[in-house]
Amino acid sequence: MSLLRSLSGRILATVVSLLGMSAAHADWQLNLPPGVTEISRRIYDLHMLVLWVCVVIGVLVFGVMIYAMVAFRKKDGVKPATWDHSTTAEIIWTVIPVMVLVALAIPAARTLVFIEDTRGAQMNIKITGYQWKWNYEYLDEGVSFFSSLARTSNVARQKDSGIDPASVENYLLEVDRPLVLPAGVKIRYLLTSNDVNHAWWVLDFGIKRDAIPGYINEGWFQVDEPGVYRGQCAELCGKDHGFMPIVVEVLPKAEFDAWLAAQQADAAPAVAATASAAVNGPQ
Ligand SMILES: [Cu+2]
Repeated sequence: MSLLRSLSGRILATVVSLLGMSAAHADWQLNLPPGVTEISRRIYDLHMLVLWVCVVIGVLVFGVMIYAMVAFRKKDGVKPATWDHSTTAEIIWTVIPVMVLVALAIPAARTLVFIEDTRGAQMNIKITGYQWKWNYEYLDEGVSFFSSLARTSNVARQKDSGIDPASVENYLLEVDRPLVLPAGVKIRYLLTSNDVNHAWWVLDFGIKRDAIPGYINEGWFQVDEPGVYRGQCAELCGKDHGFMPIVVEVLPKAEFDAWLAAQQADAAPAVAATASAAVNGPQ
């Protein structure tokens, strides 16, 4: 019995330590990370609530089952009970699970509504999936560009490249031009595709949503902490599905404004040239 107790104690300690692991041990982390947006934090809280409800139910159900198996196992001279039905027990084991499911549905529905609520967004970004890259369009700012796999990763991934992928920083998770966004701003995104189904997935944001041709999906997020966040296409979209990562660089508002002004200045000569060609006709 003491062996059993020390074994179960050790298992419990392992489970608890795995659940509480910090991001520094990300390679060994089993649990969902809390992420950096209000959406991801709410999803994490919901996940933890449901997990602990499941743990309690599991302990109770397996506890009763194991107790019954041990306490009522076959013994010499014991007469088996003869009853075969209990309406009370059936009502109890139907009503309790229904109540648990309804109780869990309330916070789940609340979180779903929160995730879909794009009201009050201060910026609109259109994200379009292509085989095999992403296009980002700042709808109100007149800036648009493609974001493809970084050259370092692309060279290393080629057959017989002779480059050890382990030597490439952020291998297959780096792009040539990241999506740059301001911190502390509610961003509404419109998501679609130019060819086949893709999915825009950034784990830290709590977002994984399909990009479907001919259809526009919508959502929002707000990142308060500046930083670089990485994601990937999460819908098998063809042979280079694994080579269209997502990188989002979140800058403090002032730095973002400077970045945006530089992008607009870069784009301006091209726009002016197009406009003058339209007015003057081909030269
Ligand atoms: Cu894809």
